[in-house]
Amino acid sequence: MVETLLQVKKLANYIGGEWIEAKGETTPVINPATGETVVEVPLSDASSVDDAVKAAKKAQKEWALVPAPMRAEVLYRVGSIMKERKERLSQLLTMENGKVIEEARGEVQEGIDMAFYMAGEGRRMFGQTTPAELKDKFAMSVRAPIGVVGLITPWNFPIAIATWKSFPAIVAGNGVVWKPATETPIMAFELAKIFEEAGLPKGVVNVVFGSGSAVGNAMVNHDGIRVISFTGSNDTGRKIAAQCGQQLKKVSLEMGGKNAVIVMDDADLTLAVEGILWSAFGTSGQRCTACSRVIVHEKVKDELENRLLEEMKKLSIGNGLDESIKVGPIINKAGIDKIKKYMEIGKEEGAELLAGGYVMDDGEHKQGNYFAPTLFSNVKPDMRIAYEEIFGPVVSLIPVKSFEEAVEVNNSVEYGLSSSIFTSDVNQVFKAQRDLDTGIVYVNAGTTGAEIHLPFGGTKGTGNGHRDSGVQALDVFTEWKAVYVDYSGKLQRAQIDVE
Ligand code: UN1
Repeated sequence: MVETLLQVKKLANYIGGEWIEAKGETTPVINPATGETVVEVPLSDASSVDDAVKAAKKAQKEWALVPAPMRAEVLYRVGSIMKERKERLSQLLTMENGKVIEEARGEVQEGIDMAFYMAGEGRRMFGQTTPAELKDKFAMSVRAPIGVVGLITPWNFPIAIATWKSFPAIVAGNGVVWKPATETPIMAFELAKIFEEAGLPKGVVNVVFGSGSAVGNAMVNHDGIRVISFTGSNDTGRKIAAQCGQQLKKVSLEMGGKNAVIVMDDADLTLAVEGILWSAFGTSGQRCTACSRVIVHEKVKDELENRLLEEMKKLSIGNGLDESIKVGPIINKAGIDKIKKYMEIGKEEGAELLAGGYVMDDGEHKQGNYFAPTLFSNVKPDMRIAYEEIFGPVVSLIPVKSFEEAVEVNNSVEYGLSSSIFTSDVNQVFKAQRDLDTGIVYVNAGTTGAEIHLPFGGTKGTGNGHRDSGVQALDVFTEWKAVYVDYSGKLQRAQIDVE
C-alpha cells in the first residue's frame, strides 16, 4: 500500500529545486503500527546543509523582491494542492507517524488552513506609521525578511508544525533550510513536491534529511542561517538556545508541556470526561499539548475517576488506518521505554495505578509499539509523574480542595504550554484565564485543539517567548525596520532641531 502511494524506496534531499540523492547512509522509516519499513531516509551530512544554505541564499535575494501578495499566490496554490491530496497525505501520515486516520486528516487540514491563512497575510503584512518629531518628515516601521532561516521540526505533527513555520517564513520573503524529523520524513518529501508543483522558485525551500547531531547541528552553527525555529525536546532546545546565543542568532523554541485539565466541583462531568479522554489519549498522548494531569476538586474526584475508568475501557487501540481505532501506537521503542520507566517511577512514588501501565504485545499489537492508556490516581504535585513530561497515554489525577489550590498546582510545573478548566462558574472562568500561567487556556474543553490563526506557544520552560502560527509567527521570520523619509529639503537633526 505504501509503495503504491509513495512510489519511491528512498527519499532524496530537495536542494536548489533539484532532488539530490544524499551520499552516505540511510535509515529506515518504520511504521509504528506494524513494524514495517515504509521507506529509507538519507542521513545527510554538513555538506548538504552548506549546499542548501547556498541555494537558499541565492534564491532569497530574488524572492524578497517579489511583492508579498504575489509570494502569497504560491501559498494559495500550495493550499489547493494539499486540499486535493488530503486523503493521500493523511494515509501516508498515519503510516509514518501512527496517529489514527481521523487525526491525520485533522492535522493535514491544519496545514491547509495555515496555507490559506498565511497567504492572506501576504496582502496584510501590516507595518505601522508613526508621527515623526520633526516637520515634513515621515516615519514608519515595516516588516523586512531576515534572509535564510532554519527549521527543525518534530515527528509528532510532521506536517502541521512544518506549515506553522515554513509558510510565514516564505510569505515574509525568506529562504528556508528545513530538517524534518527522521522518524517522519514523508510529509516533508510530499510538501516539497507540492512547493515545486505550486511554482515556488527553486531554492526558496530546501529540505535536508538527517539527524539532529549532524544536520541540525550544522544548521545551528552555519553562519548563513540567521534564524532557527525549533520544535522538539527540552534538552535539545536548551542546547540550541545556548549555541544560538553565542552566535547572536535569533531562535524560536517550542518545547514540552505538562498540561492539566482542572475539574471543579460544579463542572459538567460528562463533558469533562470527554475532554480528558480526547486530549490525553488522542495521538496516544504524544502532543506537546496533551493532557497529562487532571487536577480535580476532591468533592467530585471519585465520580470522575469512575467515569474515566468506565470510558477508558471503550478505547480501541491499534493500527490507525482502521477507521474504528481510537488510539494508535507510540512512535518507537525509545518512546515505549520512556513511558515504561515512568510506570516504575509512579509506583515507587506511591501513586495508585488504576488502569493500563503496560506494553500491549498481544495478537495484533505484537508487531507495533503499543502502550495501554494509563490512569494514576492520588498523585501528589511533587511526584515526578506529576511534573515531568512523559509523552505517552498516561494521566495523573491530583486531588485538590479549592480553585486557588488548583491554580497553584497547575502553575507549579516547569512548563507552561496549555491548560484547561471545566466549571460552570463564570467568575472562575475569568479568574482562570487570568491566573493559569500557560500560553494557551481552554474553558470547558480539553488541553488540545489549537487553531492556526491564534498564537501557539507557552510560558516558562516551554519556550523562549516566541510563538508559532498566528500572525505572531511573522515576528520570528521578519525584522522590524524603522524607515524615516525627510521631505523638508534640509538637514533636520532629530532631538536637536525640534521646534
Ligand atoms: C503539538 O502538541 O505538538 O493543539 C501540536 C493541538 C494541535 C497542535 C499540537 N492543533 O493539539
